[in-house]
Amino acid sequence: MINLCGFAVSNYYNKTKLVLLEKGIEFTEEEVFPSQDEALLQRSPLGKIPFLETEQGNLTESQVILEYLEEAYPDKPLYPADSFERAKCRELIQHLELNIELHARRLYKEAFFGGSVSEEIKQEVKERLEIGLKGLARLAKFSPFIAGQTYTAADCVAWLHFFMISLTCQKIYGVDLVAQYIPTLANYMQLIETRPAAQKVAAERAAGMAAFFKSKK
Ligand SMILES: N[C@@H](CCC(=O)N[C@@H](CS)C(=O)NCC(=O)O)C(=O)O
Repeated sequence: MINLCGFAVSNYYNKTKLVLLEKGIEFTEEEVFPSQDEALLQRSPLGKIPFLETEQGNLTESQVILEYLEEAYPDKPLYPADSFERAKCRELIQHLELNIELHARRLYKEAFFGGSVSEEIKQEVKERLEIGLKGLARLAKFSPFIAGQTYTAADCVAWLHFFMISLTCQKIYGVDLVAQYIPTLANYMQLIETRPAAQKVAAERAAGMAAFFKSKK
């Protein structure tokens, strides 16, 4: 049995959870928050979430977890069968992770956790986000899914990261940069939200966010 550890506000946690749900894999969830406590470091070497506990041992890094799930549970595939299309799907995921989300993440401290970020960093992140989103607009198909006609792992990643980054940009810059570069964003988000697995993740994220921010007050 698989045990998914993390918390429902994290987009990385929700990425792995959405894939487990979409593939119909049975799993349990355990609420775990990141820390440097020895007890957690024994389960996740950097004290980060998400991590997966399996009968063979633990796995960290959300993208590694996605690829493991795809190989270990080949039913209901979330990657295209054709090698080139599969690589295009991974290219989108890598682009979303490295060239967009990792930059936006530098703003989360101010957007969500009561900290502050310097004007210099805000400007630097904005420039990088603009380049990343412009590139994404060229790579993405939205016909109607991000990699083409089929729902893939890239949609699981995009839908979750777009939510966090749109919210972050609105809070920090007063404008949704994602929507600015991807004019069909609202339709795309609605399309993914017709899926029961996405609805479950969104509902549990909303409850998790309400509880998390109440506890921080
Ligand atoms: N590259 C990792 C990133 C995971 C990550 O940064 N998780 C955050 C929560 S969303 C965390 O645990 N942060 C605590 C820390 O950075 O120490 C993945 O894809 O799983």
